[in-house]
Amino acid sequence: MGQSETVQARYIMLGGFLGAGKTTAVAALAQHLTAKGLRVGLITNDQGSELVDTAMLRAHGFATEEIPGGCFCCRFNSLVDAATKPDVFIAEPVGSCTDLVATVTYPLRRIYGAQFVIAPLSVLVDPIRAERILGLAEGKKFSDKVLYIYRKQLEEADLIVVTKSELLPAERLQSLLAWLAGEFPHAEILDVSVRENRGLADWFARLETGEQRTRATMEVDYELYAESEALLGWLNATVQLASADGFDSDAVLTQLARDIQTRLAGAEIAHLKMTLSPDGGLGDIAVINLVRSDFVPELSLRLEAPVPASQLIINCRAEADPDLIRAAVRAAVAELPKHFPGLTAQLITSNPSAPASPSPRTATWHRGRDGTECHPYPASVVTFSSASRMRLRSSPPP
Ligand SMILES: Nc1nc2c(ncn2[C@@H]2O[C@H](COP(=O)(O)OP(=O)(O)O)[C@@H](O)[C@H]2O)c(=O)[nH]1
Ligand SMILES: [Mg+2]
Repeated sequence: MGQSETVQARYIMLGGFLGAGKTTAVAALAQHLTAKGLRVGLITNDQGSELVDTAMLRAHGFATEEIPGGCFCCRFNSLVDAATKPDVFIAEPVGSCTDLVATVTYPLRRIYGAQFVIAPLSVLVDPIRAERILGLAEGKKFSDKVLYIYRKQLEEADLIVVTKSELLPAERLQSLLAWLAGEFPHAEILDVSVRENRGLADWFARLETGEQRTRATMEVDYELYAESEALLGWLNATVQLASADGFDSDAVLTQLARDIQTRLAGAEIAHLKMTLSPDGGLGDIAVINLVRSDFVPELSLRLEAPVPASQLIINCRAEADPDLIRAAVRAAVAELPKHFPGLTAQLITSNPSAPASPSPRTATWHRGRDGTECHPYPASVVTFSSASRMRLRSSPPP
């Protein structure tokens, strides 16, 4: 028996609602583990293709592949058999997804048995979103049906991880933590800030050494879950931008995000994320995120120099009809040349106007048949990255 067959790989899953900070935390955890000499494989799962998360992970130096039409467990087969099997898999499920223990962890245990140690399930929580949803603060929130998914995600967490903790004053953060502890007594509650590197060592240590407890399957009303999922319309689009004199990518992204935000004013945005990759570039990209309708779009990566031509990827998820989201994005793209003379913006692809809902009800998901149990999102894309070859952009080449 080869060494890779005797050593158990660790499977770590970071769940949580759209925009909670999963991809950011996945990248931080991957860097942490890679620095310890471990081989890390990343699995993200999102809807459609042309994914911002893929572009983000690539920009962090992870070799990343999108596997279209994938579903979590079936695809896992090929990843597990890969020649250079990772020591640790870190998985990010779709942010509107729940029942992960039954649909992912449980099949993993059954199909792969002793090959894996499964770490406690983390469910990440954006504190500002949480305060509103839980009624601790005023502000726009989703409809009750969408909140069903949100609560179910928390219900199955082993670790509830309040992210972006630097955003809340200490007193409000303590109230939120106390409320979560009272409401979800089976979970451990942690607070972290990836941006300020707070609380990460404690959380990561639990993920490196802990194991998920087995407990009774969570009750899920799949009719309600499907309705709730379907309320969150999504749109992925690719746009080619060009300007003979070069354009300011940060200004273009900010203008576009604000315009889409204004046009979707009646709907609650769960996550609008966009990346801009210069044609022929060396991997540097600009990234903008908006995680609430009444927040400001935030540039998390910037490009210094003016860009002559580049590809823009737009992923938008909001509680709105997909046609409305599509119309808002199209109109905002069409308006860009008015704000930036000399710029051309051509919409290359976008998903169909009414994408089939990747809802659990309509999905071909199978529970109970060994070897064929799948994550209930057959329309989604599994992204697999190898962090072992990762190189921080700021560090010198090896
Ligand atoms: N202020 C703050 N923002 C963060 C932190 N971690 C992530 N974010 C931001 O939250 C937004 C959503 O993050 P992302 O990782 O894409 O969330 P996901 O949808 O759950 O994968 C992005 O704008 C991130 O930059 C943090 O520790 N502090
Ligand atoms: Mg993500």
